[in-house]
Amino acid sequence: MHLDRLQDVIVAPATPAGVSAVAMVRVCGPQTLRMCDQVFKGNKRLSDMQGHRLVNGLILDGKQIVDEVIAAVYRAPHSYTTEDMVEFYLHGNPIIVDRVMDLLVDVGARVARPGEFTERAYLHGRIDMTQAEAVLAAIEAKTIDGIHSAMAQLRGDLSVKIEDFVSRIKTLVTNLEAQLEFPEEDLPEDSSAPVIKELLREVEDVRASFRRGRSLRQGLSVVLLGRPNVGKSTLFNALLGEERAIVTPVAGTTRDLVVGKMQLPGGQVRLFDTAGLAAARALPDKMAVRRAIGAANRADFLVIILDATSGFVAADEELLKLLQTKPGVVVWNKIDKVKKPPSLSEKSVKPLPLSALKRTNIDLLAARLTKEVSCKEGDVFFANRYQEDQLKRLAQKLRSGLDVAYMDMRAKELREALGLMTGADHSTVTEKILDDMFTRFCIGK
Ligand SMILES: Nc1nc2c(ncn2[C@@H]2O[C@H](COP(=O)(O)OP(=O)(O)OP(=O)(O)O)[C@@H](O)[C@H]2O)c(=O)[nH]1
Ligand SMILES: [Mg+2]
Repeated sequence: MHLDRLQDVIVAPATPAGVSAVAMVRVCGPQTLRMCDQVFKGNKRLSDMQGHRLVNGLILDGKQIVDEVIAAVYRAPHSYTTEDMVEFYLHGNPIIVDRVMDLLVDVGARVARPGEFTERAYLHGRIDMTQAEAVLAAIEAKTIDGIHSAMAQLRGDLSVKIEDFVSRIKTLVTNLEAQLEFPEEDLPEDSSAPVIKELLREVEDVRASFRRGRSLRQGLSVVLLGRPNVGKSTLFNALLGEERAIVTPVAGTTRDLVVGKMQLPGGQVRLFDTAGLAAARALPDKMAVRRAIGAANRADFLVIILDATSGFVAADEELLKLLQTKPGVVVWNKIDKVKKPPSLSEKSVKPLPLSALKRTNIDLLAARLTKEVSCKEGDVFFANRYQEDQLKRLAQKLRSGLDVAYMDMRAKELREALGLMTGADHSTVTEKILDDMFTRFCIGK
């Protein structure tokens, strides 16, 4: 259990391996100061020092000097993990770092696992899951925007939003239940629908900002989908501006997933070309279709390609259904071959007309993707998969709450929505989720 591990003193280098001007070794846990005093000799004992003080001295291996160092002392609860903590600033030679680590292990410290310092900050309640995730995001961010938004997250923006959602749903449930319980009282009519709609809009906004956040960190995953031969590979090449995927007039040309990077103003897209979706008989074709569907399931955004020369066919219907659960855009390709692309107004979609071959309107599609990756004021970017999934299910519950006709059913859906959200606090976060997250950190963080 995680709580047992909190008794250990842990040690780790907090700077990368290799030669540098300075290297830092971090130590924390209940007996930190006493242990460090066994290897460090300065003007003062570390255990006699106040917190937030620096002292210089020597790291000694018996009588031998290993290094002349500066030690920073943090006293519980005023440290990163809320425990007593020491940071040693050493000369940046990996041999010195290793020796200091060994000495500390000899006096009883344990080498920390990746992310264990941040995990302790979480287990001691100094930061919540979202903030821990933001620490990771700040380390991993590839752009300055990514770092800005990680900092916003570290201050707890998402947690505040989630608390707000929970309290508004609670009010809704209370009002609905009051009306159900005291129908004879002169209570106002059920006016929950517009409130739920507004909540749903805000939840979807937060979810969209996660996608934008991901695009800042690793690129938004955009998957091109369509029947065989509609021009997916041609469009893939047109968007990338290079002949990456093989194009032929033969249906079934693409089988493997082909991936390319698109740099857009405000973010990056990982674009996937896929095999055409059709009933497959031969094993390689079946595997190709399975792979395409897998990519669609993992995608952040879909581009559904319809062929303007064949018009809308029954198989396209299945593709449009995917857009009920995932954001995306529909395009009519091959408009160079038709006078006017067919209207799909009865399906309430308005496809973007383009020609991948003649490169017509490719800029409009790129602009649509740019909109999807660009940040907005007030974006909340960082959520782990668990939180994303939680908000996805919350959106589904709110949607079904809106769809039902009766007040008692609406109250039931909202109560279930609340049930989902209580998982956001410490008590129900499982060890598996913790481990999945903290092992993605580097050592010493
Ligand atoms: N006229 C016209 N032909 C196009 C256009 N886009 C693609 N094509 C042609 O359609 C054929 C199929 O194109 P691909 O890009 O290979 O189609 P695909 O959807 O990747 O096909 P599969 O990989 O087999 O599923 C090729 O002969 C392309 O030249 C277009 O905008 N206009
Ligand atoms: Mg293809």
